[in-house]
Amino acid sequence: MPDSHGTARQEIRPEDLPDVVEGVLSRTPVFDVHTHQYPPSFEKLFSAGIDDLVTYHYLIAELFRSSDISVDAFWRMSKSQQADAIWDALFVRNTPVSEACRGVVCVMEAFGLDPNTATLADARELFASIKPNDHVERAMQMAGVSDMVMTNDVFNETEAAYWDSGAPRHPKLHAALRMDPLLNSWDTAGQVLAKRGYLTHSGIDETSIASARRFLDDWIERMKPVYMAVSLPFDFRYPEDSVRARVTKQIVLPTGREHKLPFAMMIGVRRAANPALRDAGDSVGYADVASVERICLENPENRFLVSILSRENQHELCVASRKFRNLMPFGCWWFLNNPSIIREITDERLELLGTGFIPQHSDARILDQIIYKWKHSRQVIAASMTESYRALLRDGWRLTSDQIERDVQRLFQGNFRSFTSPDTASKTYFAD
Ligand code: RAT
Ligand code: ZN
Repeated sequence: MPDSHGTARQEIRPEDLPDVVEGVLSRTPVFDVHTHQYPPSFEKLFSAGIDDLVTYHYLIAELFRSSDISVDAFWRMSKSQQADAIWDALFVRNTPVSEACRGVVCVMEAFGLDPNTATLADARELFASIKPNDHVERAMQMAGVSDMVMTNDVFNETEAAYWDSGAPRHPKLHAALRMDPLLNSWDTAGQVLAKRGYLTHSGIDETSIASARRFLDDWIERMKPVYMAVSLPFDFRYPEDSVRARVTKQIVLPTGREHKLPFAMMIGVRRAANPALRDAGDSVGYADVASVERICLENPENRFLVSILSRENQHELCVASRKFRNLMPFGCWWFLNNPSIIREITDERLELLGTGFIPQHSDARILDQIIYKWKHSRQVIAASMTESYRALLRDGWRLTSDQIERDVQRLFQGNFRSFTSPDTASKTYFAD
């Protein structure tokens, strides 16, 4: 029987598996469930092009391992001077083998630029000639990304001003209501709420709870997010006697239930391990997956998207996901977004969860990063799926291309769509 691509839906021979899997993955657009992208109309927050790419905080951290420049001197430089310093240290004087370096090489190549160059002049000229709206379309097309979820920090004044001014949105960039201060720094959150006219007290009393709930309701109304989100430290515990646990229980979870919004918990950061490096100075710690299990158990009406930063937590997160259908593990986050680790995590997820997980998100801060992050992830996911199918064939299964397409569709689109829109999405993947 011919499929939608005109090829026969015949049984796949083991020797053809790698090409078939790679082909399906490369032509299936992905829903990128966590990025730091903004529409071009959010001008100051829109980030694209070579200087932003080369000054990515992952590369700033790497600079100080390959150059003796002082941290203070680096921060005193303009962005293009910083990019020149990083380029010289990591791409000219050293071979750019790290994943973050390789990413820049991959993006340059995709735009027809020669990465074997001593200066960034050509790249600057090329990126300056691309209009922001065209840039978004082009990057998404090159990356094979159909949709992206932003990270919309409702406590950030710069960002809030764009929402207040009605800056136009992009139809393929979906909002995610990010609320780190509410759970991690109640005093800061209270100050912002007070400034915006919501009455709060320093403790979590009835007034503060009602104000914070109204604040979230108002932002949900304005943003129409696909989920709410927070980044939590490695020592996050639930339940516990803490402000965070009370905010979670009395403000965030009821809001999630009322608006039918999943809560994305990204757990495991150890903030400011080296504060002088700013964004590049955060580290990782071992998290408590039993707390994830308890929050899922106690709140069956809430849905939780969970990504954990430590490699050592990944197997436990798979096991927890087997116990709770209101838990959806996603992505290989930040320090895990390296081919060797993505491979390991994807293998264990396929073995423990079948196709019931979201394999990756890009976390792209700079638009063009979606090109390399998805190219690299697709390669690894292809290798991982190929091995799983090969094992299945050995055990006697007859595999067809439409089965592979169904699996990839579920991993790249269906699981997220079903989990975030349980009322409207097809129930094929996730039934209540
Ligand atoms: O991966 C990153 O770029 C981190 O700095 C964080 O942004 C992290 O992804 C987050 O969303 O907190
Ligand atoms: Zn992120």
